[in-house]
Amino acid sequence: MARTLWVTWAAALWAALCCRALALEGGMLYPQETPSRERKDLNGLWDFRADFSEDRNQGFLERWYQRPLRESGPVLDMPVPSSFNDLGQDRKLHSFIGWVWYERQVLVPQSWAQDPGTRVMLRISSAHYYTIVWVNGVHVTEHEGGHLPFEVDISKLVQSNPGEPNRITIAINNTLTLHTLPPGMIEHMTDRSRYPKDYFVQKTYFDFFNYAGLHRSVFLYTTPVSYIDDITVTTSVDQGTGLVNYEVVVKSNENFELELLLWDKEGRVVAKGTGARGQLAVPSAQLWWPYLMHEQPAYLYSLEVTLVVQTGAGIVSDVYTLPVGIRTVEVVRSQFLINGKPFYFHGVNKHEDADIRGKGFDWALVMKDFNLLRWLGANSFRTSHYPYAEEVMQLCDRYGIVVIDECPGVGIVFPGSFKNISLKHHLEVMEELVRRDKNHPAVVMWSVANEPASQLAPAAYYLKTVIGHTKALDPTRPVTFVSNSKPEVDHGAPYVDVICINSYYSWYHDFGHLEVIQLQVNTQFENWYKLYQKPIIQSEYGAEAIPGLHQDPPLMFSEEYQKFVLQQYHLALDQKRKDYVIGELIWNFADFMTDQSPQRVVGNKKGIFTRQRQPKGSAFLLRERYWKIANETMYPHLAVTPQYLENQFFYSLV
Ligand code: GCB
Repeated sequence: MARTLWVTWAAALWAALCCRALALEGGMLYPQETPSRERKDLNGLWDFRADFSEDRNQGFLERWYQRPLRESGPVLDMPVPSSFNDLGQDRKLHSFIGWVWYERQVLVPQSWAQDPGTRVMLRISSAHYYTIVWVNGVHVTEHEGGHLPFEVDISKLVQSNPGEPNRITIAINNTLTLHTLPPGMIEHMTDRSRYPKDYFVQKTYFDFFNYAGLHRSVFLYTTPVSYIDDITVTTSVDQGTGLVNYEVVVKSNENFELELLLWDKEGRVVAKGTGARGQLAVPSAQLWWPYLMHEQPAYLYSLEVTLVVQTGAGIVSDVYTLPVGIRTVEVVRSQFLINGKPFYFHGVNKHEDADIRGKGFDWALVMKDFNLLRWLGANSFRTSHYPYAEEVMQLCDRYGIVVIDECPGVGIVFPGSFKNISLKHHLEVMEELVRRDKNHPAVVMWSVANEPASQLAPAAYYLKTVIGHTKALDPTRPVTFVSNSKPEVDHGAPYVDVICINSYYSWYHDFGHLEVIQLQVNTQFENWYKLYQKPIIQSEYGAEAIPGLHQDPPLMFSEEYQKFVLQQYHLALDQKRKDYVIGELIWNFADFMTDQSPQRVVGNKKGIFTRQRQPKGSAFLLRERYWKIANETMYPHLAVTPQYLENQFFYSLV
């Protein structure tokens, strides 16, 4: 890509960022089918073309959005959702940087196109990284950032074109700069004796492959023109009575009535309310408990919100139903309390990552992962290092898997990434994340970043601001970021509610010296606790294991070495977990793809499952441990086997 074009694009991005107001417009309720709403998913094959021109600008010069993409030149069939990188046999597409173009024609039902009382929305659940959208050649929206949904009202366009297919064109640029989230850098190689003219590479400062494309579903959905735009629910418990505070935002009409019904699982209405704001009281409420913390985990009520508006054309109503879990979350001294009881995170860090589809959403993979989590006895995960699909969050609510919800703030390591432009975007991303995930009972904590250079002076203001902003957005949940620095130089730790630390003893140093792990883990915990007296989560630890590689006595990269590292950490964790250590999250649930480097053998192999979700030896070790901890901490009164418990839960969930 010629430097000029890159600069033009960066300038446009800068302008877009500066003009955008910080407070987000509108809600982001998950599209759902209700008596007043319809939904059509646009998943399947789209026309696709990567702009391989030198400056990646051909698509804009030739206005590929103005006519069918296949008329612009050769197109590929590209599945949505999926990353585009690993679908072909083309090495150039695997590592492509720049603009790619997607296009799809869609015929909407007659009622959508002809009824002016219908609002037609186009929603893109995740497109990585910068996106521009046209409908029938008309520019309708732009969005910065993968991992979070955005949408646009396309009623007028669709309704001026009744009976005709509508052409949706989406251009996506995966370039990362110091100001994107996550950050990256384009390096132009100017030594002409080593690189051809205009040669550049994308550098990233995080350890996963920068997959790109339409990663999650694209939806069309409808609402009436007067509609429920947003619902915010927070819950508390007063002597057994569940209190559900609600706030409903209605758009496009000020003369409305709202009726709220809270249904239990048995189909009984347990509380009723009216108006845009209020509190519902549920006597003897069934609380939402995490998996393995209660015989009936993950109890969900349904909040049915009905809007009635009197318009010139008659009565219009809109209905939306939100799952609601009644639960409380608090950090008290060195404990993390859920419903007033100490909660110990025994879980995993994950990635959205799989063969062929990359970061593309896949129901089969999602279900396999949840079944493995339950098999493992894991009660929690962190969405390392970016927000996961909305459907995943919904399943966490349904299964009682507790979530530390992390934003894409990974790799913030250069002073250039602590500047105001980055900070502004980071705040905006937190707003988008909280807006999307605020109603999930499974989400118990926000994580604003992973391993930022928190020892650098500018990190102090940066982290304080992002953490403070997140707390203001949602005062009901603790906030953290994940640190790998030293406690005495960490500028962010004073502001967090829970200290999350990553360490890789006997992996990134002291290679092979397994005997020092316990001592070093102990010292780590003591140093952090001495300084901050806050609860601590070991938010990452682990070692690589090439599946099937055996060495005893253990050597690095063997399954035995991975197990040994885990065991040593566990011995140290066991000394502190009755104290102030409130959790352990293994790095990683499964092997995942990274950039190529001499440190990575076709990706990161610290998974306890392979990328194809087959267990390594360490998976069995962790399973025994997690069930044992569940029995001790959550079920002291039930001396039962993991298998029994697992079956109980399995059957209570199906
Ligand atoms: C870390 C990072 C994670 C890496 C991991 C590793 O500290 O947070 O993204 O993948 O270490 O394996 O190096």
